[in-house]
Amino acid sequence: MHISHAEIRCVRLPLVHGFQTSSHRKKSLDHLVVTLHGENGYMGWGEIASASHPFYNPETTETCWSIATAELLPLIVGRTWNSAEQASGAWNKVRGNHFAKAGVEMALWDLQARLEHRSVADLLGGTRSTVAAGVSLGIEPSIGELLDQVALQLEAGYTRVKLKVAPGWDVKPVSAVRREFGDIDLHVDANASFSEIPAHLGVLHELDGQGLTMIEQPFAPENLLAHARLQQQIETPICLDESVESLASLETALSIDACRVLNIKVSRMGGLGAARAAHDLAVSAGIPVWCGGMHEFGIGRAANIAISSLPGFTLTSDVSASEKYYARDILTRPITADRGIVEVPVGDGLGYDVDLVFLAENTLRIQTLEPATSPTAA
Ligand code: OSB
Ligand code: MG
Repeated sequence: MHISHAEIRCVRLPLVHGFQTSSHRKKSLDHLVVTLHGENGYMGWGEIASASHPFYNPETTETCWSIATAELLPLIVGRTWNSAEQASGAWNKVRGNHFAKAGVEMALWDLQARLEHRSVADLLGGTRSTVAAGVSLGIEPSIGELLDQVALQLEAGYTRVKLKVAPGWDVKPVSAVRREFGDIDLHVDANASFSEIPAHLGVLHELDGQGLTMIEQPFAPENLLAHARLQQQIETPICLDESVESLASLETALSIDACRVLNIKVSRMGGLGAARAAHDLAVSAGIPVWCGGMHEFGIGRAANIAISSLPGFTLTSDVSASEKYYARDILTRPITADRGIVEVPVGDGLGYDVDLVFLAENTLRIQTLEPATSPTAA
């Protein structure tokens, strides 16, 4: 495939419901949409789903814009590649910046799959025709409002609920949800907001008694040992998210029993290829995986569906329907869930098309990258 030129757009969409994690609250999100132009008018689409602030990981929308336009796109535009994997290998020398890489790499997979008239799921080796989708609920101003949100999502047909927790918003909201909704598939995500001080450990031990499917990322990303220490003391499986950004960190985590479940995010791992490799490693170690999300617009959401079609994704994902987050998505038809089940599209590429008019209406800025103007092409 030959990539003649590329565009990158910063696109803003309002959220239907404000989302608060342990660090901040958001009402709209700015994601970067990448378009790669191949031969015969074929296009590949990708989404850089970085948060605006470096609270989840060190990247931001701005750093992703800078890395994508100054480093990643110039290395692939104006050249001919055998595959998405070969092309993305061009930026092996670029360290880190996984969200930026994932969004551009996604466009490479989409383009390759469209040129080959296959789906990205098929190209990745996916085996499922549907994936089980759950919802992630933010910290709410009150327990009453949280219970309303859980009720709304259960009514929408989702069967698994994840609650964001943080010190001070922990056992009370979780036990309230348990009391109100009984034996639902429930888990918590702390986004690294706890430490090993006695008060926090006490809360984590209390959460261990709530029958949770897992406790996601209680401690700091780099603190694998703290996760291993807690895992030896509690029954509930610990799930890692922020801590696993590479196969090496996953290998370390597995070797010290720091997690018994893995959240795989395409963005955090640095792309679909790296996400698949993490899946393969976890499966060979007997660790079940599920696909996490970053409130993706439709393109990133479609990539989450494609990776979730791999056989090891046996736990319910965070891949909910577009409408959970956005009144209108950037796609010509939104991603839907039927009683918490999302179909893996069989169409070419990621299986969804971008609504170009709606995209343009919501674009804050756009840059075109041509081979002649790329910094490394001279
Ligand atoms: O930790 O999984 C997380 C959103 C932003 C940052 C971190 C996380 C999340 C989510 C959203 O939980 C899940 C989704 O996209 O539905
Ligand atoms: Mg998480």
